[in-house]
Amino acid sequence: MLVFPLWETFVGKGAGLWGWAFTPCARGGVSAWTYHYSDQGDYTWEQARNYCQTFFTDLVAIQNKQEIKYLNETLPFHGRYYWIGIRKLGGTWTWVGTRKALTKEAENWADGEPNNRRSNQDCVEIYIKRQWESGKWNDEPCNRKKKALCYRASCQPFPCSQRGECVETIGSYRCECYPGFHGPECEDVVQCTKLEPKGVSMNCSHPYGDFSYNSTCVFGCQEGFERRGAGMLRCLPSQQWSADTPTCTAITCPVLSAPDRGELNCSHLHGDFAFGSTCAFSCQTGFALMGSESRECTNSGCHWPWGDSRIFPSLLDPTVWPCSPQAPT
Ligand SMILES: [Ca+2]
Repeated sequence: MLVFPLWETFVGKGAGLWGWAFTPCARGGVSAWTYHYSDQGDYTWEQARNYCQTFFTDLVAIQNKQEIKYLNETLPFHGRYYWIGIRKLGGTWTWVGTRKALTKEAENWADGEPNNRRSNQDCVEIYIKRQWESGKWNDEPCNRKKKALCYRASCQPFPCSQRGECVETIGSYRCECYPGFHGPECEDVVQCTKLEPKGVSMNCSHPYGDFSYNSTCVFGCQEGFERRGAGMLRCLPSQQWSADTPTCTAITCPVLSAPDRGELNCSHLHGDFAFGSTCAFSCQTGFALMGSESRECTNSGCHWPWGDSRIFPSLLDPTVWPCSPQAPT
C-alpha cells in the first residue's frame, strides 16, 4: 500500500492533472497570481506545504478579507477543509512564507478559535463553504489530512519584460517599469523624435528600437566642415534627446581684398571666403602680378595657402596683395 498514492500519481502524470487553478486577472505573457488546490489528495499540513512548494509557490498566505471572500466563493466544499500557510512556531502564529507573526488585524479565527483542543492544534485550516463561520480559520492538529490550498506567485519567471520590477498584488501583480519603459508589461519603449540632420553624417545604434530610449547617434562632418554642437546624442527616458542636433558649417578663411592696382574675383561654394572658395587676382594694365594668380580656401586650418612667403612673410595680414609695375618692354 502506498502512503501517498495520489502524490505519486501526481508526480507521474505531471502538475496539470492535479492542479486546479483560476486566474483572477490573466495578463498577456505572465500568468497572474493563481490559487491551486490538491483536488484528489488530502495531506497532512507538512505534506500540503511540500505539495504547494513543489508545484506552485507555497500554501496560501491570506492577505485580506477580499481574498478570503474570493476563496470561499470559488473553491468547492470539502468536508475536511483546506490547509493554509499559518503555523504556530515557538508559541506564535506565524505566516510560514514570510515567517512574520500573524497580526491582530489579520486574524480571521472562527468563534471560539484557536482553542488548541488537546493542546496539539498547531496548524490552521480555512472553512470553505461551511454552513456557518464560512471562510473563518480553525486551529487543527497538523497531522490531520486536508486539501492543500496553494498559490502561485504572479511574478515569475521573467516578469515585466525584464524591464521593470514586478510587484505582487492581491490576485494580480503590477510592473514598476525602469526609466525608459512603460506599459502594463513594460513592453513599450520611450520614443524620441526621429533625427534627420541635414548636411551632417550620422551613425546610430538602437538597442530598443529606432530612435528609442538609449539610442545613441554620433555625428560627423565632411572634409572642410566643422561640427557645431554635441558629437553624440542619447535618447533619454524623458523622450528628449540629450542635446540639440549639431550642424556642420564650412571652415572659413580670412577675408581677402583686391590688391592695390588690381582686382579680386572670387567664387564661393559654401559661403563667403569659406571652404571651397576660390579667388583670382588680376592687375590693372601696366602692372604685373607677383605670386600666384589664384588662391583657394582649403581644409588645412583657417588659412589660405599663401605659397610664396617671400612676398607675404606674415599670414596675419593676408589681405593686401601688391601688384608690381610691369617692366617696360
Ligand atoms: Ca481548533
